[in-house]
Amino acid sequence: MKETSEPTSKSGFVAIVGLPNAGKSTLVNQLTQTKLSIVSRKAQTTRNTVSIILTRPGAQIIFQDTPGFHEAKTMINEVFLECIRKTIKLTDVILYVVDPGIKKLDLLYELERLVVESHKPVVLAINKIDMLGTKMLDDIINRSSFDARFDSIIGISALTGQNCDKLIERLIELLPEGPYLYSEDDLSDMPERFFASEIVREQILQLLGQEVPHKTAVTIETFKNDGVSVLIQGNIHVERHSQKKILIGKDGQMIKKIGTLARQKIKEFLDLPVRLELFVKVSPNWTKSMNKLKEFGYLDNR
Ligand SMILES: Nc1nc2c(ncn2[C@@H]2O[C@H](COP(=O)(O)OP(=O)(O)OP(=O)(O)O)[C@@H](O)[C@H]2O)c(=O)[nH]1
Ligand SMILES: [Mg+2]
Repeated sequence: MKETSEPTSKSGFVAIVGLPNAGKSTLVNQLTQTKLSIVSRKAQTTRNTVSIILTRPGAQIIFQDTPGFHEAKTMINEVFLECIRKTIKLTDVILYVVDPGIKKLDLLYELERLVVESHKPVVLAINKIDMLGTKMLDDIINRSSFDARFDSIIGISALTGQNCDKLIERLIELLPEGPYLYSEDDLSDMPERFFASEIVREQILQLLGQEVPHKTAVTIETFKNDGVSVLIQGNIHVERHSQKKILIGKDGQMIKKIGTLARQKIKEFLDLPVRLELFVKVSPNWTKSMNKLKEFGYLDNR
């Protein structure tokens, strides 16, 4: 009898985990050649599990960018931790990203325990090698606790793309066989309005100092796309009046700047003309309120 073998595809979820600022979101953007996950120099930029899909001939990877792993000292931090734990639990493969310059080793080992105890295949990506000599990378790999617990260790640069193709190939090898879960041209299963709110938050992270962005949440109240243009009305929530004042700025200059930059980026993302209206609201202690965290989309987003 003639043997027939159907061509098989690989597909599944890859959770990207690591400490804040390790470069997880830069990496997912580099791997998928998008700018969907927001990036900033500030720690704790990502707040949700953000799905971005990469389809290659014979393989589909659903990357899940997660918030940076850190101590759960506050309610909002606990919510982010739960989001990381849940994503690890549901994933097929873990992509564990480490910045070799990291100082918080205790935290790193805590995350490492979570990763290893999941018993999922793990690829360790040592990121930012554009800032290291080759010898330094070898030293880091050799002296580290990064041993046989990982299925692969790869030095990469999320910024320049160095070794990123090699990384994708290894991840595909570790994925289970199965049909594509999304159509070939899907970039994400998350709604456009989520990315619109993230683009607004990204401008706030880039334009304002440390404290205000961490106390800021963006919600989209209206998102009307009639195929010709898009109307977006959003609220920027802060905890205190003093933060509202900073966000609005002298003569409204700051909120205007945020709106102008965000509108341009949302327009590029949607490829349609956009009208963006932003309002600043004081929602006292929203980072400490489960109801508010839920209302602002930080719970049950998967
Ligand atoms: N030189 C260099 N910088 C990088 C690289 N990858 C990321 N960065 C920078 O590191 C900073 C943090 O990057 P993000 O991608 O936001 O880091 P993250 O891990 O997603 O951070 P959180 O969302 O806060 O957990 C940004 O300033 C990036 O430009 C890299 O390969 N090389
Ligand atoms: Mg991030």
